Amino acid sequence: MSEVVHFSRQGPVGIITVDYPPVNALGPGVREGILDALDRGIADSEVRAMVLIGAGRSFIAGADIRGFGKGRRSPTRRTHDALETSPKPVVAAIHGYALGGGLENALGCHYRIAVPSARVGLPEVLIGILPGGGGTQRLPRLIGPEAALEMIVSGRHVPAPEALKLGILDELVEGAELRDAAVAFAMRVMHEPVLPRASEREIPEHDPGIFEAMRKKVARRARNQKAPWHCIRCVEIACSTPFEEGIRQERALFEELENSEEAKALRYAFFAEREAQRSPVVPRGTPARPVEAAAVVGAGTMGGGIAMTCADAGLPVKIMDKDPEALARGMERIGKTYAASVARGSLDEAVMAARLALIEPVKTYDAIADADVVIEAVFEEVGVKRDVFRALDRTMKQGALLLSNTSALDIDEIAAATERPEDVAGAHFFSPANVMKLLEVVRGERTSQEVLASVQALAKRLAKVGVVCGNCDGFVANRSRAPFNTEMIILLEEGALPEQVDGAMVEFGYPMGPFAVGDLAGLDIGYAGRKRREAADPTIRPLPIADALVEAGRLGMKTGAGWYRYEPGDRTPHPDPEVAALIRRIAGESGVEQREFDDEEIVQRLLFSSVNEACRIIEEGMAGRAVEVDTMWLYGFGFPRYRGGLMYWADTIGVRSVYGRIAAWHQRYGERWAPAPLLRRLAESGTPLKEAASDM
Ligand code: T1G
Repeated sequence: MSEVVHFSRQGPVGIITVDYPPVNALGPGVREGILDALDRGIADSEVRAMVLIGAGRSFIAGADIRGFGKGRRSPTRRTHDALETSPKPVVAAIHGYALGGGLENALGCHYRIAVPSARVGLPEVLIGILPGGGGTQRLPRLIGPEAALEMIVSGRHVPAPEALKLGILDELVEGAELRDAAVAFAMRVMHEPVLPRASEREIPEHDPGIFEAMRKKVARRARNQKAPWHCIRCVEIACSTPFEEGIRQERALFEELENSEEAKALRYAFFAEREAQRSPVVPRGTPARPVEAAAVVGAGTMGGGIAMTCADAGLPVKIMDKDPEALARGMERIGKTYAASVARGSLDEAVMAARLALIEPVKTYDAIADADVVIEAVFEEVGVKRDVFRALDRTMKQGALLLSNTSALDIDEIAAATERPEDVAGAHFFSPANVMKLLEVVRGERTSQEVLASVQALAKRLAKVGVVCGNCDGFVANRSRAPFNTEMIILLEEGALPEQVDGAMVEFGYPMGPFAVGDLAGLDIGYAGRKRREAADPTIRPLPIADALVEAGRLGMKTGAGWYRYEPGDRTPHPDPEVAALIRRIAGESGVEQREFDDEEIVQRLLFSSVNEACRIIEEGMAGRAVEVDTMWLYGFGFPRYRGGLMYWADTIGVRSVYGRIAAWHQRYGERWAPAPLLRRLAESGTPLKEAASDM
């Protein structure tokens, strides 16, 4: 018997246990182990039925993603077919996750039962492939093409109660051990004369128009991708083709995707984000302090969003603001945000009530003194923040995590306002805080490793992607993005227009162009930050076009005009001749040579400027590795995931070409394009940017 799959018996029931931590992926020996165990059960006359179950925290979470792209041989015997053709009933007993090849094997079983907390799904599209183990042929037969199409194209993890309703599961196991319940279920069906086999089912009645409708639905977001289209095609094939032929075509389409650039980039992103959350500055096993109660200081937009994030994760939170009106406005904003989700149908009324019950408004520091963590989210001015931290230092219990949501201010300066700087760190949420998944965990000079480990554990608890970074102006995400924000304006001085730049970035894969995003966020915020930085450092390059817009009262969507014009009540950006005229006038006055741009240059001017800055950030050790930068761009700036990340994407062009282009722009445009020394070294050694690290 294999190391990773065990066979045991409980009465007349054979139990096949997959034991390949951490998530029982179908790694080396697992498929073979399942087949051996199945054969043993079939051959054993004492065995009348079998159970397939996972050891540890999960059922099977799919094929081993690390094995892709390595020229794997297609298995001669497919486990899902062997399970299905077994003359003895096989029951899949699911806890944790049954994903991808895991669910496909369960669909090969004759029955499926699960604990209510289990989740099932076929998320292959999220790593640029499709369910290649019969999932696209069996699932439509079991639950109907429409429901199967939605699951396979979205890749979402379906909670067990919904999976029962859909017909994926036969039973939910409540209040009993899963293994025992599975054995009992197996004994109930072991005398069944005919075993239900998904592959033998007819495709249920359905509207043949669902495929075109799904193609229309994904057209915009999947415009540069292949996997979503292949997924739709496979389900369509299932509805018009005998099972075996459908399996053959599924396999062929799968093989077209396995080594695609899209699949490689999405696999990189899958592992990069997990690696990025393991910071080299926090040794593995560093204990994290328990957090059972949270507090937020400041009931503004960010404070409210952070409080909602805690409540969404089931963590009781007190939101504190000394100004009763601000507190009332903050609670009203939270209520309205939840109500909007209920109105959109994305949140249940009862869940809203439960979450609101976890958020308690308070007016004093004493009221939050017992919290395990406090997150300050007051006005972005260092003096104001130091006052808050002085008060927290006086009031908060010892051992509390003292965190600041500052997006750019010096964490050490804030921590110095306390007697316990080792308990102070940055916890930089991105707006809207209850939506954006990135959390920059900023380590101050005195921040302890235990506090960093605790904030990372809190990030995971809050369903955020917590990445540790150094303390510098703009930390890692905003600092690496800043040259992009400057370059996009400078392109206008040279002759481009906002709609052209946005068009190029949307074509590249962004859901929205940077100028439209600016209008959404409000141009006055950027203006205030720019003026603050220019006041502090007169060498900073002014951006007269951006300033003129704000000084003309064009603050963005909220004023009906910014880089674009907006109709009342409509969020559609309309190019505005007034803006084009303003740009032409200021560009003319600045005497900058006007010229044409193609999309490729626009994309590279913006993103290469950030690649260059990211190399500086890594060189200074503010980020330890490129995976941290890439993860931040994926979760902080909506970088198209199927391009892997900023540094990974730059590698698809080539480190030497990137360096070459930047060096040329340095000659042409001056100091702002001076290549980072690390970038030059990487280009000289031909080391990919995605392998950049601070010790290089
Ligand atoms: N292969 C290899 N490693 C995996 C893995 C997988 N499928 N799933 C998880 N891991 C590792 C992960 O890298 C991490 O390692 C550890 O397990 C814990 O994961 C034929 C072709 C299951 C929801 O896409 O979505 O089947 O970082 O930190 O947050 O049709 O992992 O500790 O070293 O993410 O609790 C389809 C991918 C494959 C599921 C758990 N399956 N996994 O989340 O823990 S394609 C998937 C997940 C396929 C068939 C096709 C999540 C999770 P390390 P974690 P988590």
